[in-house]
Amino acid sequence: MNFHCQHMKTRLALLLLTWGAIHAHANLLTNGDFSQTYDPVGPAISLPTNWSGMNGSTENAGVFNGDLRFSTAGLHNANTHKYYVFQSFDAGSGGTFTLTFDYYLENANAGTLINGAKIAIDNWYVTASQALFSKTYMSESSPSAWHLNQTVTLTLTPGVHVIYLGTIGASQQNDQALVHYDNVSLEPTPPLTFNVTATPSSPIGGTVTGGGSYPSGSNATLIATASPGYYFVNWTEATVAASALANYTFTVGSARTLVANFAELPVMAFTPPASDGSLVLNWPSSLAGWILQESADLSPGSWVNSSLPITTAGAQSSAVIANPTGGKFFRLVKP
Ligand SMILES: [Ca+2]
Repeated sequence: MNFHCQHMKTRLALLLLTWGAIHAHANLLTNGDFSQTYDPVGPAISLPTNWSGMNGSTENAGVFNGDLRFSTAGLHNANTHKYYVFQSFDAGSGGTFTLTFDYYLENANAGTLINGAKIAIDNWYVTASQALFSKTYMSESSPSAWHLNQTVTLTLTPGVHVIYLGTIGASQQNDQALVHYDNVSLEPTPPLTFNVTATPSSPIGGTVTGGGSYPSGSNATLIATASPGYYFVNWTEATVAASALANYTFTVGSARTLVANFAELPVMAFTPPASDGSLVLNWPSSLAGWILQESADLSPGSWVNSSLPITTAGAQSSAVIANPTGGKFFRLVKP
């Protein structure tokens, strides 16, 4: 039975390792889950691969029951910095990283209040305020409990660095007070991104490009293209006008949901000639901002704003061309 249980644990460990390989992430640390266990009784307790101990020794550090344990007291506590283990890692091109870990100050009642846990990068001999993390039995509001998924954000220069996990304190008294760590990982902090959603007001009116996920602080350019027979009106967000430019560029600092509004191009119609021979041009009065222009021959530069008086009645705007002689062209334009 005992053998069977051991066998099952081994199988489970293999499955977990396989899962970790498939779902590979960018953890820069190795064996920070302290799942490799060693004889806790020996004089020189081993650490998982890739971890090293102080002065080549692990001193009071060891892996027990799947986590890293330090005793905060003992004969070798000759200075205020006690013990640590460390591991080198490559931060690549550097940047912002997130350190995640669990810790546990066990048996706090027996621990001298200034003893505790400390994590540092590149230099162990820094003050508590300079460390990545520092917690003593005195400052711990909830001792003798695991504190899971603690996170620290840090900035690293490119290349190799060293992380130190250890204990702090000054006392050689009070055995049985222990500091535990587990699930220590260091990963690049994902860049902050926002979704920019861009849609046309109607699928037949036109198309839009440029929507997607953008890193915070980057520029997004949305382009609205009207279908034949339609024109671009503006970009709106929650019905509020955002831009009148079909090519709309902005700096992304939040999620945006923009609608490109398209409308049908205006069509002008003639009413039948009146009895006095005049012609009447008609177009929808809803076309705010459109201007009537005229040209004698369609040649470049010949288009000028028409001087015809324009009247609006209900849904219709009109211009009267009295007694037309010869030919002339008219159009509506939106400046
Ligand atoms: Ca563990």
